[in-house]
Amino acid sequence: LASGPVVQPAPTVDGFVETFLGELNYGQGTLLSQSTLNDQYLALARTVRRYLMADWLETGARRRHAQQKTVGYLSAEYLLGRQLGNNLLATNLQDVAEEAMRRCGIDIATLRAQEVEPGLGNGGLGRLAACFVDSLATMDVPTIGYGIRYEYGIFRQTFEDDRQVELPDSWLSLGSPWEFPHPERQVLVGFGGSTETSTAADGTQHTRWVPDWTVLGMPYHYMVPGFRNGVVNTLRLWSARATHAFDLQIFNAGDYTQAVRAQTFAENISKVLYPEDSTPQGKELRLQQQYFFVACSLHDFIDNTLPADFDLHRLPERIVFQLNDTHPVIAIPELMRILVDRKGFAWDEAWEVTQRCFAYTCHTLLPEALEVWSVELLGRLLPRHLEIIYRINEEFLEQVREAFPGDEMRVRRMSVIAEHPERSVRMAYLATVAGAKVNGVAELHSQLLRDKVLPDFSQLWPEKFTNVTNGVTPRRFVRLANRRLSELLTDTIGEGWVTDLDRLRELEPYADDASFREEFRRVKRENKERLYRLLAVRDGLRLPQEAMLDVMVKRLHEYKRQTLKLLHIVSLYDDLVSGRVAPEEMTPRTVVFGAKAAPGYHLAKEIIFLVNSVAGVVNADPRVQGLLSVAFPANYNVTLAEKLIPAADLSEQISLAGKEASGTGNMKFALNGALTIGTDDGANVEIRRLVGDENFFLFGMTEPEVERRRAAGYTPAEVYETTPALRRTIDLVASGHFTGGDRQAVAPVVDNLLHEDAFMALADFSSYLEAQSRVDAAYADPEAWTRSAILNVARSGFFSSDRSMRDYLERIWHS
Ligand code: DL6
Repeated sequence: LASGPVVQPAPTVDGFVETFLGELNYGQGTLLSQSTLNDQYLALARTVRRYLMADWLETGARRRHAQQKTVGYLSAEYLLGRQLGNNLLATNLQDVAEEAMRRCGIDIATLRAQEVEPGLGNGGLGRLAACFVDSLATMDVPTIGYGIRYEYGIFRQTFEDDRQVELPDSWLSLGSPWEFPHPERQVLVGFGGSTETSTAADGTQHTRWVPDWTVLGMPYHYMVPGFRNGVVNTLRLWSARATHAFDLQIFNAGDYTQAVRAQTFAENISKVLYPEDSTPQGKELRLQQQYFFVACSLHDFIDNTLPADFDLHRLPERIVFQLNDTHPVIAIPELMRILVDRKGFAWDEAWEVTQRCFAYTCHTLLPEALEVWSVELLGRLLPRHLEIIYRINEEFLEQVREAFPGDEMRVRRMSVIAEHPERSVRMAYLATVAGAKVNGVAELHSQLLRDKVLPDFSQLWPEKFTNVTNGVTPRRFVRLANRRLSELLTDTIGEGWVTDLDRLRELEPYADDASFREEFRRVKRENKERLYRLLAVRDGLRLPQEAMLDVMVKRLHEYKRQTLKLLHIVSLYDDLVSGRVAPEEMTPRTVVFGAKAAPGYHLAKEIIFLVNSVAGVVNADPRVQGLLSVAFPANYNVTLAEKLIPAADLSEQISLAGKEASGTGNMKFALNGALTIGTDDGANVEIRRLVGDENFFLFGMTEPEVERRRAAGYTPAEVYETTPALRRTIDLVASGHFTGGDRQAVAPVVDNLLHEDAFMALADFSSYLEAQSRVDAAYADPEAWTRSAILNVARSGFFSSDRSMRDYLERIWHS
């Protein structure tokens, strides 16, 4: 470092204790003897931070000096999970910290439990962003993660009378030791107003946007440490502040309350994460959030990160902005505006640069999840951007006309501006037109994206389209979450797998080693015991140790088909209580659900109510005790996932084929030795191919079969009429058996299944039950089951997010 070395505490127990006590005394202003748990947690976190600081500063200085191309990951969500454990792991200080805390009379596990996880994401998409930044740091790729520092993350879920109730997630209320505010790097962001065009003496026109209100973006920096490699990248999350000029004017006019209101209005922008994950509502505040964070991020990179004299014609040599879904796509017209209006570029020059600076990842196949913004709203909030989008579209449609003369239907289909039901901007189209590359997130998804979602575009630009199958970080989801399995892996094949997950292949021969299988079972058993201890304290649940642990955790959505799982449970229950299946014929099962429903998604909330109702009755029925249990711990989040996944035997990945873009939970389960029961959907396809048919329970229609069935006219009531087991199951639910005789309470779900069933749960019911019988039979043979589980681990190395990052580098960022 040019300014001299940073003093780093000694990585010894003594050094750690000394730093910790210093943080307690001078950081928290307290004595050990008087400190609260929160004091101790904050001091511990700040101690760990000190061990990362030298590497952080060094990485920053090295990046500035090397002037390499940077990945600017633009994501409205980062579902980070707790930081303390991850950062102790990255610094290799777990044992030192544990011993140091013991010397201070503190149990480190209690302090770990103090941390409120930053829930700045809804589910898979946000967690993926967190995995990616972890991998990029571990691979020493220059990266800045850009996003929003929501004051309230994803809501805290509780149940009242079996129904979901949402509580605000005030994750910052006790302070966050992991963030570094930088008020000196604030950025001014405009909204509203109008544009003005002037003509210079040489006849060239110049347009200027005159916003009518502004807010400040204040960056908070977070450390993103690589795994023990001396690299610490930065995550830069923006928080909205009122500008002083803005409220001073009002103060001066003597209206104090109005001034305070203005401040609240500005700060609302980063107040709360929108809790919808697949049905964007087109709300104005959401567009404000999106523009706010990309405007801050682009400004930050162009004006504050690059050298002042940098020639912006060479911008693509220094940055690629990866658009994590359509949320940050407004960055495209923003870069055009910066280059043309502020930096004096000619339109064509600016377009040439812009097209090389962006790449777009699509994360969905659901038409309702593809964001559009009404022209009215966009024009009112961002008038200059709308003009730019119109021009981009005009020139693009000219290109289409040239490529397909006379095909006006195609031109209309491909237009970035949709005319119906209202005039609006299709953000996925804008991203495809401007992006250098477009990728889906699993092989099947990328193929469907090309063939079904953007077929005209893939015909025009086949080379733009590529696939990068998602991945998950083995640091958090194996090494940290599953310490016992990690020790077994390391003892068996060495430690290299943590950063080179393909090495898990070396485990394959051990699937045939009886003593290794025994050890593997011990790990599972101990993980289950740990989980059940936690659920007993956390949720008051008592679960039998011996049963198969069958887990379905993910957002609650019809396409994911939690109802199909529920129908299976009810049918098992019915078989037992009606005597169709004798207790000794039953493979004991515990089913655990974890799922949040978007607060406005009524049917999803009714499904939650039904799951809880069924759980209540099943768990209380002595006839099925020890044979069938259902648990639905509230508030599924990353922290709970880290406990649940290592304990699971069976992973439920049962979406309707063609609907789940990828899934990443499916990868985490396989890596932790659960077998999957799943459809041919998303990344399940690749999991099955890699782990082998015989180690995966496939069921259900394929995507083309779904299409054919729908085209032939799907009537769920017909399936109900003609499938006796299904009929019994639905009748039992409909009778009110699980709701104290209240038939009305179950009507929303039952009626929907019988008369709509948009995601064809009934059509796949028989196939699902048949696959579940195969699961039961397989589980009854522990040696064969364990063998399959080991092979799942050994063959899932492909699903490391390190591999995803290599693919992005090769296919997108450096192509
Ligand atoms: O790519 C990450 C993740 C995928 O694994 C899921 O399959 C996909 O549903 C999710 N997509 C979203 C975006 N909205 N929708 N739908 O969350 O992305």
